[in-house]
Amino acid sequence: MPRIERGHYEGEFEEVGSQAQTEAGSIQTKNMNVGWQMKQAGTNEWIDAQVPGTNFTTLLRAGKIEDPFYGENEDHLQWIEKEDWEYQMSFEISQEDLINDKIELVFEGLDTYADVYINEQLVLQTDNMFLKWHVTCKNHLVVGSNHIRIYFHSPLKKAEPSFNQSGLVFPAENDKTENHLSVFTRKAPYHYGWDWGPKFVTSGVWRPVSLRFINDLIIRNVQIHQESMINDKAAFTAAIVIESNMDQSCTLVARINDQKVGNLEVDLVEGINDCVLPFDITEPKLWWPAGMGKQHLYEVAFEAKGIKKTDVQTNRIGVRQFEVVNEPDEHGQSFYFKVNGRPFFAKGANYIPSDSFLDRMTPEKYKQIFEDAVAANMNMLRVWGGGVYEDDIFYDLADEYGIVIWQDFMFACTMYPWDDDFLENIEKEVVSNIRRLRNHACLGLWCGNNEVQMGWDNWGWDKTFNYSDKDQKRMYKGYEKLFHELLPKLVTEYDADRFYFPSSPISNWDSLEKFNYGDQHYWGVWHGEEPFENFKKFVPRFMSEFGFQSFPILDSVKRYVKAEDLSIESPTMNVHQKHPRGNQLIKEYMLRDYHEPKNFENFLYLSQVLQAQGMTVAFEAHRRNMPFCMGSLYWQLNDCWPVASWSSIDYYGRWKALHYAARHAFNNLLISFDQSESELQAYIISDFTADVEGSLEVIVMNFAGEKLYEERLNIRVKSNTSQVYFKEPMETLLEGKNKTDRVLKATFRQGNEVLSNTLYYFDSPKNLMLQKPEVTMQMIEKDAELQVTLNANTLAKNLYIRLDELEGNFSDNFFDLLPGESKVVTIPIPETFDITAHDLKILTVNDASLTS
Ligand code: BMA
Repeated sequence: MPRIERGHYEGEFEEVGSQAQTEAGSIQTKNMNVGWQMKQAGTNEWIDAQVPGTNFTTLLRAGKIEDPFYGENEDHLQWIEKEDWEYQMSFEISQEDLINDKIELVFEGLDTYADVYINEQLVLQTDNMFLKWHVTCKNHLVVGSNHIRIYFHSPLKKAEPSFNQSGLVFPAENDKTENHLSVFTRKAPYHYGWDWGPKFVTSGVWRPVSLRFINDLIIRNVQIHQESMINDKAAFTAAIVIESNMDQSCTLVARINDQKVGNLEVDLVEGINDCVLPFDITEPKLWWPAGMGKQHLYEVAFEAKGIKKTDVQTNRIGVRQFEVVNEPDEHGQSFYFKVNGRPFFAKGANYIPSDSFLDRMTPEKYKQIFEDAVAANMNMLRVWGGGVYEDDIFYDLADEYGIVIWQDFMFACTMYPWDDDFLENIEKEVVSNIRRLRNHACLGLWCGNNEVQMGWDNWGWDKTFNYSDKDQKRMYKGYEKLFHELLPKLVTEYDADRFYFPSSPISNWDSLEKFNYGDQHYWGVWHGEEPFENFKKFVPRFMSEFGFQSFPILDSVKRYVKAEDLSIESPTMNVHQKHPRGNQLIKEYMLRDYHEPKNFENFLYLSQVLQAQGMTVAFEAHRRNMPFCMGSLYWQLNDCWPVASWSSIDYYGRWKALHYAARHAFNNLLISFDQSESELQAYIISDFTADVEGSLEVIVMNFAGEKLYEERLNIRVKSNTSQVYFKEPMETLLEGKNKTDRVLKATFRQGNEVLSNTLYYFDSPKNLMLQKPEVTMQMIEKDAELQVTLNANTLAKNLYIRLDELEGNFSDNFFDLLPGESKVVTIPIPETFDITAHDLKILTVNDASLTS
């Protein structure tokens, strides 16, 4: 079907920043998100619809379906994706409105196959959820009431013809539709199912809608480029695209805090004008990733003053230079980031969309993601290619919090079609999203796809899908056309300085030799069932994925599972475990290191302790091996629904044990141990930008708290290094005695301030001689905060404090409590929460397997 040309995708001139509405402003906008209704096509029952939204969330709000995340409801809601859906709304247009030169109806996102009618005239047909559209619509509007109707075609039905034409089942193994139809549709891949995600193939107006009234001129786009940084002056150019409704002269001004930093006179012609406005920032304050310095941001207002009207657009930029160093070196091929000339170790996680229905994401929820990332000492998140190009607010927050964004294009774990229409559609998507995101200080790199090259080379797709030689050849040619030709060409054209590479990972984990090259997704642990210890052996140049699953904690599980289904293999729990071998793998690894848990709750709890323990081995091995290894991004930060998964934060925002462990392991200063048969070595890894002087105290004690060994050293920890500062023969530390009842504690202090401390055990948790602990808790409630002071008579391992139904996270949890040490933990208490109605409970590894 030919596309209706009256609608435009905005890739050619995607707006960046916010348009200011001044009195002489050339642009006025009107919010069009209210008053929408939705119905199933072919029926007559309109229901109120929220925009932005989806058909699923609209049905849920109207009480037409049950909560898709509860119980086994996912299975019962699969009919929705097969239907077509219609949205409508009416709005008023006045005589005055029609005096404006131009009126545009702007859709920031339509999911996905939409026919848009204004007053029953078809004005736009869309086929890509990642595009922003505008419709020049003045001619379709009338004074008085006007009507918009949007017909959303079932994404599955729409993809059928492309599938039939291609004659190929593409290898999208995560896609639960019969013929892997997702590959034909430019829509979030995770909507079709993933090994942590449900299958809800949505339709709807998923991003805001507005009307835009334009007079004389409009700034369509600004691209800001840092040219140089010499003698305390940062020189920039802003490439400004202005659409003018007539030939006119125009003054372009750039201002920071009302001060003019650049200006230019230009003669505009009717239509699109490309202008280049140089501007400077003198004595700039630099932007740094979190943990390296401050995140200074400059608001630059660009003003285009025409003969009668002015348009102003504001952009926020950071003064900083990124470099990805991915080149041959003495080991193989490096992969690391440099900011403002300084190499840094990337600490963070992979980010997936935070909800199956993204209209439920609020600014507060987005903010919480970054609060949680920074609280865990992260400086990088990878926006993974099976989700969406995130909302603007996501990147705004990343700028503010100092989280570098590794941005995948939205392609993951499958080959893709390569016909001209498909590639043309992708070109628009890519140009549009590059233009939208490229001015952000946080944007670190572009990556073509997630695990497509790796899948093609190693996952046996040719056999599983029985591809002929000819099909394999043309499929891979198609791959090259997209990821080796089109995408790099577009990045060069629209974001020249940003690093692009076609596919993450660069190397596969099947041989140790490959760990010397580029980035790695090491899945030997988990998918390959290798022991956690192998994280020490398989250390890459940059680890962009590695992970291990756990369950949410009991109080979270109870929100989506009925009381009678609270067992690991119940049908409901299985709907919320998407990895075919998930439960089996968790159990297997658990029994390697722990005694069998005595009940369901303890299983959930131990799964988290296990996940944190295993991942800690990896975090520390990566950091100890700096600068050979320069990054550790684990799989995965968050969940899109409540599920057993690799996440460190569950769907309800609760930190799993892993998130606390990541916070410890990603601290700028980390003490980490490496044990050989004869010797124990303590590394100190510092990501500080300056050396730190202090004392390292090493104590060995038994589980009753009796000190058996003590050493104190004054040391100077070098900035940005990993070095051994302490070593001792095992014999001295253990005195030839039982290694199963003692723990080593190392503390680094600067003056009285503890900068880091780490506990080290000489044996697997399973072999430790843990006693039933007596833990005392004193609770004080003050200033909307609950303070709990804990003491134990014997080592209480991975002590977890549970206060059901409470949102929010404790200042610490899942920690080891040593005898003789008091631990104070705090948690914010909302006014509505009645503590007396709930018990504070604790779980420990000591207790988890005891039957009495
Ligand atoms: C990686 C990711 C995802 C997947 C995860 C766990 O390969 O890129 O595709 O969810 O592993 O299997």
